[in-house]
Amino acid sequence: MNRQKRLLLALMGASVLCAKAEPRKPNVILIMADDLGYGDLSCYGATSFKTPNIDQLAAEGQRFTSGYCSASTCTPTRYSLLTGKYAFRTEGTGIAPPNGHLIIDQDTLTLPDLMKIAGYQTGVIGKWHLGLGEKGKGPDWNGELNPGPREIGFDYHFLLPTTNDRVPQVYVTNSRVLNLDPSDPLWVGDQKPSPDHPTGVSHRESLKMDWSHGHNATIHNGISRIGYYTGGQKARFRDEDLADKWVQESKAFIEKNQDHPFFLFYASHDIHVPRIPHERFQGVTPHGFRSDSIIQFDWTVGEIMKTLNRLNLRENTLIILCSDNGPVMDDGYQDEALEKLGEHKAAGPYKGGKYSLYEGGTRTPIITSWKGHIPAGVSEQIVCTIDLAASLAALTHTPVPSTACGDSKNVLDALLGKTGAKGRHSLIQQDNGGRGNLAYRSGDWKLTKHAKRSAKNTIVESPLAKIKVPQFQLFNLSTDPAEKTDLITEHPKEAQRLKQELQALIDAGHSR
Ligand code: NG6
Ligand code: CA
Repeated sequence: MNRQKRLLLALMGASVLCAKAEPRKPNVILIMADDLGYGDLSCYGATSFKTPNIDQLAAEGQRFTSGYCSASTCTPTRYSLLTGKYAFRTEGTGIAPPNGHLIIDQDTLTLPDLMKIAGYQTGVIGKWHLGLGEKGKGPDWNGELNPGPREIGFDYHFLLPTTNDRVPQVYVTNSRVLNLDPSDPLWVGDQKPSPDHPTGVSHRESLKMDWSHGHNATIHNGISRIGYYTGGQKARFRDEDLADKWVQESKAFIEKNQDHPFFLFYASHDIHVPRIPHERFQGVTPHGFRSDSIIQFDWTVGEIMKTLNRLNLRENTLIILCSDNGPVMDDGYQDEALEKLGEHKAAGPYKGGKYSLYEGGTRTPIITSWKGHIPAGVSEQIVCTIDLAASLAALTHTPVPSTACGDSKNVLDALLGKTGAKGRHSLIQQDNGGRGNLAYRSGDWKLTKHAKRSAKNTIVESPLAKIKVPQFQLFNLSTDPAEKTDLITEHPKEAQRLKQELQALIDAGHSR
């Protein structure tokens, strides 16, 4: 942490401490699923399987129908969540590679920093995917993995460093790879380390889950991954055990911090590929491992709730559940997600999914629950994961300097389900980092802007979606939530207004 940020933290901490004596601040548990779509929970309309624990959270709190994550891929959503800043404003915030460096500047005032200033113990458990180590160097897998979560505000971390489909399959805690035997060092790279190194191509017949695109490099646990690695055998996890580990670590964190306010960011790897739920969840739904993994995720939420109940913390804990991007079926492995989909609508009524600018890419479940403080109900207010920094700062009465969290809006009252409370009026959405594909929702109007234009005014929407679309499209979400009818020629004035507002927000460099 640089001197300026340290000083700011100390000064702000002092001013918060000097404030009038208040009742104990509520704990906050932020639960983020991976690739969970709007329609993937029974409380959001799934009918062919049940998610009882999350449904209970929703039944006891607010379920948002216009809840968003910032981007339709993981890294930019997480970047925006923790910095309160739209990821498209910062280069290098797209899907992070296995050897990626920490993409959040250490002198950025982050959401966990704000919680620390308010006197919270802060922890992150689960998927990280924001890089580790310095720019130009990346992670030193056999040494200290700094800078990392500690340098941007987390007191504690227990991580899956990248994604479960990217190498290496190890846990990181205490800024080191857990259980790493120095006599078996870990090497991670993007080139085959030796001509005879077994891969998903050379040993395809040995795989327990075959790949469909990408994901054909180093094999671990019978599954080939993105990227190559060797060594660290004792440190490697079994995919089947990840959910159990997150529960074990989350319980321990909650128990340890039960006597003072804590902020836990539980970032599940479920339901990202490779979808390999524990054996006890395999086959429990009609749609294969994709929805089996949803049941596993729901179970982890239930275990966290049980822990809170046991410790008598439910009435003192705000729980927020969300996702990092919309759903995808074939994301690189042949796990029959599409073949067994049946009538299940993973994005609910919405078009598109992961990698897309359409609603299915970013309109995702958001549920808030705080027993005795949040009334039960369904909210149509627009709220986004990027708003949690400013909103949780408001919850803890922590001032946010005008230079920090520049796109995070205080929508606390809407999150708490207060009568008449308003969420956002407008929101910028993006797909992956850097390419300039943006969507802009203002009230019920939505403009999509795909950056690259061919001579025919069409572009390829995303490397995987491969849909040709006009550069600009305009939809009215109140009459056409599925974005079927492009109104750009019928409503040129609306289109012009949205284009101008979007450009002004981009040019301003912030929107708060
Ligand atoms: C893509 C991967 C996809 C997934 C995604 C990141 C290929 C062909 N596709 O590049 O499988 O890993 O990155 O997902 O390799 S996210 O949810 O973490 O953003
Ligand atoms: Ca994701």
